[in-house]
Order: sequence, then structure tokens, then C-alpha cells
Amino acid sequence: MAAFKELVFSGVQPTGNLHLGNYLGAITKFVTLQESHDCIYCVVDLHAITVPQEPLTLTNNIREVTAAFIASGIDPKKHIIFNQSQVPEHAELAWVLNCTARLGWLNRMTQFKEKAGKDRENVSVGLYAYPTLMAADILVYRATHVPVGEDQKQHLELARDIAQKFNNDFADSIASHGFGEEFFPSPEPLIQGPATRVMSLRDGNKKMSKSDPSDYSRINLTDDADAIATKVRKAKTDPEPLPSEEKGLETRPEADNLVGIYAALSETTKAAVLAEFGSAQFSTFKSALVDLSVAKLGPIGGEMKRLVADHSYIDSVLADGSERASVLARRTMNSVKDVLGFIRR
Ligand code: AQP
Repeated sequence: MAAFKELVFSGVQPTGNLHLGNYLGAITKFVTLQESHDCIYCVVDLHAITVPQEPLTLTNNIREVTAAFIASGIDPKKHIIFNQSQVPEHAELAWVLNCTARLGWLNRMTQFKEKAGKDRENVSVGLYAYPTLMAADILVYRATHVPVGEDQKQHLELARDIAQKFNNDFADSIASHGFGEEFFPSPEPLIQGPATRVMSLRDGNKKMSKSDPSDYSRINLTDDADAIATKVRKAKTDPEPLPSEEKGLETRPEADNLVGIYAALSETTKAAVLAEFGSAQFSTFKSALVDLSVAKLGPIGGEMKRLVADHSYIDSVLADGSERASVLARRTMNSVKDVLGFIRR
């Protein structure tokens, strides 16, 4: 494989109710990776409109995700934070990749099947084409590493297939333009740790999700200490005390989920949590989880609220990030046009 400079890219949709799953599955990884890599973090507003959005709410949600990135510790000066719609090359490359991806590949995407449900004929074409836009988001920067939650694994695999097919389809043109053997890297998913799929607090078999109608199913990043405490105390559990070994969690999805959340928040493993809380009752464990969650999330939620109110600061971060992202994206898009045989200015 050709050598590509390591670069991290990931995105979060501004669809409201940013939750603990988004935080543990994605945003905490973003924060860690900025110590070792150049990183580009995107508020993917073009993805958000694949389902209906109210314009004023969307604007607020774009600011809220941006605030969450900064409040969690991402440095917008050292790295790039921006919103997708300010860099038109995402949509431009997505069209090219729509012509590379095969219908059969997209037909296999489980997220589309889940989100479209029985009303398939009535969902937007954008919802169906979502994964090719996601591939474009990553490949327009030729990013090599993508931290995401477990639910995005299939889309990442598709992005790799699209990159490889583009490299194969245009191999001769890629070589003749001096780009070597591979134009796009095969982006690697980074899905690690004890909370890659945080589950609903009401149902251990369902993903914690922004769109769940029950607010008790998730901990929102902007929840205050009382709300966090109430939600954790009400979280569904079973009557048994906690096991001492991870194997004992296998048939207990709710217990597994809470232990995973505790492990991720305290930056340890499920085994270590069980070594401490094995044979404890849930009442004891939940009290500790409330304290830990409030200590970790309280300051982030407070800072998010402060930042969100400062529109001019947030908008200036996005403008600055978009300018820097545009330079990189334009470079790739110009090369793509050369490879395809388009005439450009
Ligand atoms: N429950 C989760 N556990 C771990 N990671 C998660 N992510 C989402 N939910 C969980 C990860 O968060 C990042 C941003 O997700 P997104 O906002 O782009 O899209 P999403 O996966 O559609 O978010 P939701 O909350 O699940 O929204 P709805 O309700 O619309 O389906 C991604 O890296 C994702 O993996």
C-alpha cells in the first residue's frame, strides 16, 4: 500500500440531544487522538438534512456540537473544527463517489434499513446515499484514521471499498498523473474501548440514540446533576448483584452497559470495574456511577452552555476551520478532476 500521511477525520451530526454514546463512542476518542495526530472534526450538517430539520433548530444544533467539541477539550487552533456545508467539496466528491459505489453495496447498509423502516418509498434519496457522502467526507482529506462508534463500522467498510474501486477503476490515470498506485488511502476505523456501543438506559438491547422519544433513555451532555442522577437511578437493571467476572455480564445487557459506561468514564476496563464492584447491589453501583458521571460530564455541559451562547465565537471557529479545511479539500478535488479527465480552470 502507498504511504499516506496519517490524518484523523470524523464527524458528528447536528441533530440535537448530543448524548453519552456520542461522547464515549466518538468525542473522547477525538480528544485523545489530537495528542498524536493532525485531526479534522466536522459538524456534518449535510448529513443532518437527510431527515427533516427545522432550520432554526439546526442552526442551534450546529453550534451545540461545535461547543461540545471545544468543551470536551479539542483545540480548534491546533486542529480543524468546521461544519460540512461550508466546504462544498464534500458534496462534490460525494457525487463522484456515487458514480463509483454500486447499488448493491448501498442496499446492504443496515442503518438505512433501520432508519427507513417500513416507509422506504417515502424517505429521502439523501438518506439512502448517506454512506457515499460519508466516504467523501473522509476521502476528500485522504484521511487515514476514523474514530467512530460501533454503529458506523459498516459505513467505514463501504468507504474502504469505494476508495479501492476508485483506485482500481482509474489506476492508469492515477499513475499517469504522478499519484502513484493509490490515489485514496483505505481509511481505518478506530473502534476501541469499553463503550463503542452505549445502549439505551431503558433497554440494554437498543442503542442510546438522539432520536429515542424517551429522554430517560439517554444522558444528554447538557443534563444537569439532578437529571443525570434521576436517569441513572431509573436505568433498567436486573435483580442480581454485579458479577465479579466479565463473563457474568454476557446475558445481562443492562448490567453490561452500565459497567461499560463506568469503565469508559473512569478510563479503565470492565474487568477492573468488576474487580471493584463485583457482588455489589445496583443501588451501590448506581450511586458511584452518578458521582462519576456528574464529575466528568458536569463541567463539559456547563462549558457547552456558556459557549453556545457566544454565537460570534462559535461561528468564527467554524469559519476559520472551514477555510483551512477548504484548502485541503480543494487540492484533493482538483486532483480527482484531473484523474477523471475533467477540464478545470
Ligand atoms: N450509542 C452510541 N454508542 C457509541 N457511539 C455512538 N455514536 C452514536 N451513538 C452511539 C457515535 O457518535 C458519533 C456521532 O454520531 P452521529 O451523530 O453522527 O450519528 P448517529 O449514530 O446517527 O447518532 P444517534 O444518536 O444514533 O442518532 P439517531 O438517533 O439519529 O440514530 C458516531 O461516531 C457514532 O458512531
